[in-house]
Amino acid sequence: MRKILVTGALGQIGSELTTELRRVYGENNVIASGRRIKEGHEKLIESGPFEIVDITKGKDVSEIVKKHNVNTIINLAAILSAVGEKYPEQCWDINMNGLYNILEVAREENCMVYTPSSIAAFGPTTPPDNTPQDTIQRPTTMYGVTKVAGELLCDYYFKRFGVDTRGVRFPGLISYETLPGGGTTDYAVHIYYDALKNKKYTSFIGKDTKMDMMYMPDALDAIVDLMEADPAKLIHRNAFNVTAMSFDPEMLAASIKKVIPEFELDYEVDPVRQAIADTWPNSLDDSAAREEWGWNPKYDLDAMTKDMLDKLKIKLG
Ligand code: NAD
Ligand code: AKB
Repeated sequence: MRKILVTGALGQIGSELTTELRRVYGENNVIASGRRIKEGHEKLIESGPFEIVDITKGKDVSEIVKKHNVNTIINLAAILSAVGEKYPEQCWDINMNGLYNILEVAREENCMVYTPSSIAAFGPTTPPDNTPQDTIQRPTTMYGVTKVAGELLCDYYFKRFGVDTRGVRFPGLISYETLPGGGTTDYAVHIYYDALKNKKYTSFIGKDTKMDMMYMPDALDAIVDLMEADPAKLIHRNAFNVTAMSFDPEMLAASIKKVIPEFELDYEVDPVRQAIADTWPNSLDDSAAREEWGWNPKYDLDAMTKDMLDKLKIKLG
């Protein structure tokens, strides 16, 4: 039976993943953790075990893993791309030293480790269209540097110590439960809130900038399905390209207009986040994930838009 520790559980992915894991594996088998308690997450915190864990403190991670007999760590604690450019030192500390602590505890306590990488692990010299699984990775952001180094470190722990490490390269994730934590793809979440509230949105990402994206229910499947995949079938382990759609702001606005015809989009491009987006792929080739563990997303752009607007309408009242 799995005993799972989720770090960064109150973030965009963790707040939904914890609920899904508790449904699949049982409430008491999923230990949610965060650096601090955050307002608005009371329901999640009360729905099963919750611990305060800062992943930069290896001893604390170790104590919680031992206390709950954890055998699987899903490490979601991180600093994302835009915040990482503002605070590069903190980004390195949490994304690298934090990951190192998690892997060391996993080695000592015999745990599986799941850590998401990102499309940020690619850079301006990566082939931008249908980006291959195995290709040039020379990212130019601190977040991207930590993501590619993290992929390598996880591979190393598998090859050198036999730690069962797994992960995907997530594209921008779109969800309605918890707002994103300071990334470049966040515009594709904010646009839905503003579409419902104001019927217009000002995008910080430019008109023709295409990036890969995915709706959260598919992202949760990507975590559980790869975690449960037969290891004998995995050629790659820690950095599977996965994608569900690729769009630019105009294409997203066109999808929203099918539901809210009066919706308007204009632009006030943020040079920092635009520069980051310009170094990321336009679209990924996710055939390795499809072949090795059956990756098959359910939501395309219009299906996601309909569900997002329906669910947000209820949430915003
Ligand atoms: P998020 O920013 O929403 O959540 C991260 C959480 O980690 C936050 O609640 C934060 O308080 C917590 N945290 C920060 N430092 C910590 C520390 N030292 N110890 C413990 N907790 C700490 O991020 P997310 O979107 O949920 O992302 C989770 C993972 O998925 C990250 O590794 C991220 O790089 C990756 N990812 C996310 C996306 C996306 O679009 N959301 C895309 C690609 C990859
Ligand atoms: C970000 O924009 O930083 C994240 C990501 C794609 O890793 N959403």
